[in-house]
Amino acid sequence: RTVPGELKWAASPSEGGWEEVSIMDEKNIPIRTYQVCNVLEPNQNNWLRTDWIPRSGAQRVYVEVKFTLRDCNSLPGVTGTCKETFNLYYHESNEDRESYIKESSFIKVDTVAADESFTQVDVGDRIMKLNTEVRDVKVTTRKGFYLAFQDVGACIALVSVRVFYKTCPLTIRNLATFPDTITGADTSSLVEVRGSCVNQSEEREEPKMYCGADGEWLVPIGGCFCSPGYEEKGGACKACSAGFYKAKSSDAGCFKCPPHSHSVRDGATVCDCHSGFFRADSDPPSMACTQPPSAPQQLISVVNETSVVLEWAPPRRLGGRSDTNYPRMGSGSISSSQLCLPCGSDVLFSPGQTGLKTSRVVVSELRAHTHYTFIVHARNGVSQASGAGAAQSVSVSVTTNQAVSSILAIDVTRHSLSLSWQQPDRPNGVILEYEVKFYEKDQKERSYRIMRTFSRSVDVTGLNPLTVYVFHVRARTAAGYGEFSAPFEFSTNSDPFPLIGEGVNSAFLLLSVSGVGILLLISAAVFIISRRYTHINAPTQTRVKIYVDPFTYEDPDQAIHEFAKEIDVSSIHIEKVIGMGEFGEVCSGRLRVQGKREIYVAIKSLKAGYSDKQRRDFLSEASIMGQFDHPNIIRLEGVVTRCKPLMIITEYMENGSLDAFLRKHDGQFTVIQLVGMLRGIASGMKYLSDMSYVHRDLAARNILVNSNLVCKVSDFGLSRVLEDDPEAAYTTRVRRKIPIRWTAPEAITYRKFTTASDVWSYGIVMWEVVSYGERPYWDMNNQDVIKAIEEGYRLPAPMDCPVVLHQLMLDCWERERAERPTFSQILNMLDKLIRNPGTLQVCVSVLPEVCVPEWSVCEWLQSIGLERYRDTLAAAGYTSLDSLLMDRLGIITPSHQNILIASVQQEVLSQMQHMQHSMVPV
Ligand code: ACK
Repeated sequence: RTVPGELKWAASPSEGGWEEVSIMDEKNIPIRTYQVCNVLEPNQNNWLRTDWIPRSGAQRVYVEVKFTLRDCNSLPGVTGTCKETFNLYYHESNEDRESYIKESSFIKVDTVAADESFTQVDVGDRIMKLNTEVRDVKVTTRKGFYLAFQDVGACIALVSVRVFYKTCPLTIRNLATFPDTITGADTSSLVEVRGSCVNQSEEREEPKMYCGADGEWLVPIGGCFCSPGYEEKGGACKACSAGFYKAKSSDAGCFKCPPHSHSVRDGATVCDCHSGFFRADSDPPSMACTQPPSAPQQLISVVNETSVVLEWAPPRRLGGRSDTNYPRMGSGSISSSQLCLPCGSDVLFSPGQTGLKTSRVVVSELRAHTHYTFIVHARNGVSQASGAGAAQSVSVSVTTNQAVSSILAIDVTRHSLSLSWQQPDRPNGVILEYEVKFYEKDQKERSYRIMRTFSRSVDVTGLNPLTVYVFHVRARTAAGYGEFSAPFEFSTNSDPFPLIGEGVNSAFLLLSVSGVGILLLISAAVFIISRRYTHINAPTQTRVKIYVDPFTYEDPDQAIHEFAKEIDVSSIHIEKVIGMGEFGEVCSGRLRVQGKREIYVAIKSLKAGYSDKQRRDFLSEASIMGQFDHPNIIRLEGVVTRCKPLMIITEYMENGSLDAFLRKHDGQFTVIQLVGMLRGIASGMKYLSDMSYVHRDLAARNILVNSNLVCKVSDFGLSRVLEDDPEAAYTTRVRRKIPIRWTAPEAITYRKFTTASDVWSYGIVMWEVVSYGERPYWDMNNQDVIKAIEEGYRLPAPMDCPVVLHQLMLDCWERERAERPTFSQILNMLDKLIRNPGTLQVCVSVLPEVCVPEWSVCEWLQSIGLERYRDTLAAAGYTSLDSLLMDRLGIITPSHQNILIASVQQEVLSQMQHMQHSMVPV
């Protein structure tokens, strides 16, 4: 359009076909066009080829053609030779100077027809009607391509040809830069792009995004963190300013320096302590700088014989820390030698000698009559760093009381023992008494006896015969007890003692055991009776029917005959194969049960050579389905188990599975119709959840659609349900297969399948329905899907999806399963939307002008059965219901409009409900 001179595109034939002509556009500006108008001559084949167009890395190019086209009827005298279309071709080539048009090397893109044509003959005062058509074509094999326009007898003027490709523009997401990226070759292809971290940042998790076919970025995964000392500002990493710091890249941002610290330069990763303040190695950079504690206060000691209790008050200054302890205390000095030695390892400190958190310690097993000095140090985490020493300690000196050690002499008799000993060498005072401790050697010190005596001998009686005993003796003075003597062993030598008590003890033991047994028996009986009682009474308390897991039956045939009717094979007429299931073919056919009308049915059969497990799994689906009775759950007619092959007979759903059905009818339903389908599925799922049945594999492929567009939930089963689904994949964490894209995160991670995880899947089904069977998360791989969900990514609204519906999907995809809506709430919500279609008119589109009101005249006429007037009203320019009500019907007040619209909507709703429940065609 803007080329000033001649284009000189190649034309064939070079004369009498396409010609380059200058004309005036609608604004009377001269433009160049290519025209051809051989409408009176038959067998036209006029080619016009563009110059070579380099593809510059593009894989899919878009061709926007603007043209005008004459309506054949407006041309006087034309016969059947006149056409109203032309063909667009392309030919990929590395050769940029191909001289002639080789028609056979061109591939057809499309036949292009006009939306508008003009009929005026008088070019002078005509209003030019310009058509704009865009086609896209995959160009991947050569460096460039040619486009060609083939005319077969139309009257056309090509006004402009614009050739372009789409890119996802350079962008920064999660601190990673993603380059300008050319979109993929196919309309559904996603180009995976790896981002690179922006300056001063480091990878948190490999940053990735997908470039969608329309040039929009999708599914950001991973990203980068600003390096230590830097924080995110406006998509870049900026240095922390003085007085601030950032220690770890994962920290949220720069923080102010903690108390008693500072940073003087930008980009600090840690703040330096003010002088006199310190930081321990283990202190985090976020902690204030601190000081060592002052000395403990008021150390007091209380001596008790050879033990000392020390107590003190905490230091006056803790230095800003809470980890003050008393690390090491105690050194002993023996008064006689005046030589200070550390306390020996035999001295006991309770609760300990070092690292004390309390301010009280008991020191025992000290030597008698000895001088000790105890030093208590207060220390905290920065004592070492600060080099603090004596200033943090306090000491006290004590002298322990006196004790004696003794030497034992023994005199063994037959029935008792007489012991005697010498006075200790250094009694350190008057000995007040002796203490004798003894025990059976075998018993060690677990049980011992004590005897006290003023003399240096004792008679020990009542001992067992032929038994080794151990004895210790110690002396006591006014200062307390001394240490026990070393152990001394001896054995009695008297006759054996009769075992009188033993029989009595065993009898008692027996009685006790049987007593406990009887008690246990009684409690068990009470438990069983109470269980039976509740079991018997349970059904009267709750009326909700609960689904019974057929796998709880030991005999699978018992389950099948409880829940499914046996059908005589002679009443089934198989007509054709409609699909393949995991266990064998799925056929359609007819079933005539005596006394009932013939109905269409689907027949699933179990192929020959099956194992016991396969038989059981196959029949489990019927045992489950047979328990359900709901208009939105596929109905089981019965089973054939008495002859082979085994069959499961269900109602026939003419439109097959929902995903394939929607793909086949892309864009052909109104939003109300789509919501109607979703309502049916929600209603079925509410019924299942009321029955406490968790589906686990809810997806559009497992919903069947009948001729009235009624959707029914199908595909039941237990162990097999997921094995059977081609979408099910093994995850790295669990061993069973899971259909990742449809499954809630908690079910993927730890197999928590609940009604709430079914609600998540329902949200995915909503997305599938509104996008007409698009694959959730497109061609992303399963691992990326899991990662994206983990990072909070959720599927965007499909094209033209009302905001309310997308919001409902997002609610179903709440991470916390308790926050997801219940099926009952979903059902209520959808009913409300159907009742108020106005709420469905708001689009989530980026361009508000493409939001067309859903409740059009067309739908209204459809709903009241007067569709035949659609064209008449459209020709008169009534496209919106508002304009019709105002103009044609003269209803001007908004309230009256509302009443009328509401009544029509009510009618539609009741028809839909009728349709779903009774399956009567509308
Ligand atoms: O998408 P479809 O046509 O719908 O292909 C599958 C195939 O059998 C394997 O499962 C179809 N199918 C299963 N049950 C029924 C049914 N009750 N009515 C109609 N088609 C069915 C399903």
